[in-house]
Amino acid sequence: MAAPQIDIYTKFACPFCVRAKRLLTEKGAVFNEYDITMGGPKREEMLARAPNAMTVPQIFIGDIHVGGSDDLAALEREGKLDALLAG
Ligand SMILES: N[C@@H](CCC(=O)N[C@@H](CS)C(=O)NCC(=O)O)C(=O)O
Repeated sequence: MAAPQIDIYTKFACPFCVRAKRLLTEKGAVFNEYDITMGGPKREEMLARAPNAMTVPQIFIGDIHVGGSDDLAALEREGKLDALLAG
């Protein structure tokens, strides 16, 4: 199966964003990063996909809204991330 599209919405100088991107990179995942520091249409898009999002990063793997960096790390701890990234 083809790898799912991965989208991550970030802000400048966000340590949680750095941590999430590091984990995805360690996993060999290719992802689209959208920096919403200045707001704009990508911020609106993020809020449309995750209406309750209060923080960045917000991570999407395919159609699944993973949540933030802690949520991504929890998936890895539980051994579920590889399967999700594989699609
Ligand atoms: N538990 C969240 C914490 C994320 C978090 O606190 N992010 C900070 C930036 S590093 C944030 O979004 N603060 C509010 C804001 O910038 O509007 C996660 O793991 O992603």
